[in-house]
Amino acid sequence: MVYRRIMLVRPEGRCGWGYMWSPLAINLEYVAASIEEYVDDIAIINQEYDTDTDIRVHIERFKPDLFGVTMSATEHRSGLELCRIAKEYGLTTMVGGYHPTPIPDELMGHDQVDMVFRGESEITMKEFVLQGTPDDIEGISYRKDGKIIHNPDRDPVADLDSLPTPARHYRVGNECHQWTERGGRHRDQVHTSRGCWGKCTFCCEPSMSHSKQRHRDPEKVFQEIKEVYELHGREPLVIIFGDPHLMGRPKNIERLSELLIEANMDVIFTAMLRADVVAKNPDIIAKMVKAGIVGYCMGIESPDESELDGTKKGIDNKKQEEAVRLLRKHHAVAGGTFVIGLPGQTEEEIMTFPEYARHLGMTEAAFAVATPQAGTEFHAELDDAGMIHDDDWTNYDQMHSVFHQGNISKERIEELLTHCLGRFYAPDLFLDIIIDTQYRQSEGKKITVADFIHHMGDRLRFVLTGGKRLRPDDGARHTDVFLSATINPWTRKRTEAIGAHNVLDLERFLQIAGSQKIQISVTQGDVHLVSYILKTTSTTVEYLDVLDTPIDDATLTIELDATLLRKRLGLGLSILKGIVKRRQLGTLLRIIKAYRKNRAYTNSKTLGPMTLPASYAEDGCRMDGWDKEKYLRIKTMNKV
Ligand code: B12
Ligand code: SF4
Repeated sequence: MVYRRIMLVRPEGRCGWGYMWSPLAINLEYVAASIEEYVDDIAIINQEYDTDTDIRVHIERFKPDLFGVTMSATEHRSGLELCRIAKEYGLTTMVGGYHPTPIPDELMGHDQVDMVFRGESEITMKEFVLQGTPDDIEGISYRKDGKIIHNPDRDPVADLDSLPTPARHYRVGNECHQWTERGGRHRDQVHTSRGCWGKCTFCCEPSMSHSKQRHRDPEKVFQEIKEVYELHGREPLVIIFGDPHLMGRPKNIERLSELLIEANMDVIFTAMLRADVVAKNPDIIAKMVKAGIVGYCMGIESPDESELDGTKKGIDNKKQEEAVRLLRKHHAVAGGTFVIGLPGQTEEEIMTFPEYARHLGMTEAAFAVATPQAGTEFHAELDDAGMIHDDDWTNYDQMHSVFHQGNISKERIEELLTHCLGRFYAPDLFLDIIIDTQYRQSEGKKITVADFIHHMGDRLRFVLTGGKRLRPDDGARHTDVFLSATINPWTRKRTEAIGAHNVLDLERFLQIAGSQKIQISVTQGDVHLVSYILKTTSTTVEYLDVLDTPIDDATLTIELDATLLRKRLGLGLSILKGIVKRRQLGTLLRIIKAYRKNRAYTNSKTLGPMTLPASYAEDGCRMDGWDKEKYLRIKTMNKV
């Protein structure tokens, strides 16, 4: 059979980081680019951006003869459902991606799947459309005479420069929507390499690319970035480097950075990479940040070195610390991920993770529930020990606990994930984020209150909408856990030391508002969750505090009911009711006046530089010193 019209689909199924970076179908664009000159037409449907049109409508319109689906574990079910529908139209079906590659038998166990394309598939796909049958083509599993045949593996592509760049012209949705809405930037994805030489037991990379990292010529990557910039009409752009480890060959990234600095495009980048390589290359990191590579996500995984050894991460605490401090020195986003719920971990240990992240000085952190993805060493270990209790791949999203952990229940592990997020994202962190952003974007000038509110509003909206979708069934409990985790003594200590007035332009506001103790109390129905206290004088913001009980000497108390947070009118009325009840309307009006005057004043002048205490530059985020015992005691202060 000769295949002429190919439909490639990325199923809907956003989870975890997908809310931050809704997925592009760059893998299907790579596959499409490798075959477009040999077929009549290709359609790529990314269901993330095409939520309203049923796949049947696409099939009837486009009339494909070959139907392919890309799958991660979380799309196991939705991907199979797509293939089932394609079979209603008599189409030949195939699946590919990180999830099907190690478990072809399981996928071929479903009648609606005709073939599994294992591993990187550009060459496999080209050979298949040219030959028209899967016989003897490396990397394909298929059925013949009722039997499942697995052709030999295909090696990962050795020369990445031989591949055409992704066929982005098949995009039909508004893949930029989320980012133009949030950060005012278009967004795209580019790969400078594939694979990673790491051997981490929980990662799919060792089985997918046999721990072999391959690299593209930096000049060619630069050409692609320029093309992508043009494709987006030279609009401000954010590019996610999709490499699992961007700095596998540091010299390449150094060269790419030099080219980017010279080109001076309005493009910023984010990268995933290993902390040890960051720490080892301070000069290259300096160039990278200058080139716009400002977002860094490192696999920190754990503060416990024995765990780092156990998972074959091979990075020690010293390297983690050096990497974060280096990134903070350059005002980059020092982010990273932690794995919680590994076998044998205790609740107390997990609770130290966000403390450790803050001690390192990280400004972004994600906490993933340990997940035995198909094909990983971790999966094999747990499977052999009979510890896996959930075989529904849809739950393998790193937010659900799918194996018997030993010490902690499934529900508690999932709750601890929320706790870690709440503790890490305590309000003082936003001062650090603002400080770094101001250094990167505005030569270290103070931020206006209006911009600050806009920034915080953006984050709050993201937390509320993302949080609701992440935990659709149990939002109230997780809101409680999240907010309770923000209660801690360090916020006051840190904000006292930094002084918000040194970061925000508040001069006129403080003059008019004067000495105030403003309290924002968050409740859930009748239950009080948390109170945020802002203490000011006529020249300074003394501190911001987060308490588990409301104070009674506040000059202004605003009550927010978390259950009403999304209903503007209800929320407005409840705020007003609390203020009228306490006869604080006069104070409210004074603060509104102070805000408006401050805004007018700010607009009339050039903003001055931030004036941070010397200890900040010297010691970054931490003010207290890392002491595991001390952090464990914080637990008793939290409601969790
Ligand atoms: C970049 C990346 C992201 C980015 C963007 C992803 C995107 N654009 O979709 C972001 C940060 C958003 C992200 C998010 C997540 N990710 Co991610 N991500 C990656 C990473 C590092 C690279 C993916 C990539 O683009 N590769 C390049 C392309 C070209 O390769 P490819 O997808 O394999 O495609 C090739 C072949 O597989 C094959 N192929 C693929 N599909 C098809 C289909 C057909 C029909 C055919 C013929 C061939 C074929 O051909 C392609 C070309 O050679 C991988 C891998 C890694 N090293 O860890 C993880 C990875 C895919 N992510 C993973 C996970 C778990 C997640 C999250 C759940 C994390 C979280 N806790 O939030 C979320 C889920 C997001 C969502 N669904 O909403 C896992 C998936 C595990 C699994 N087995 O399912 C991986 C494998 C990492 C790991 N831990 O091992 N991710
Ligand atoms: S360093 Fe990162 S990408 Fe590399 S194997 Fe380990 S977890 Fe995977």
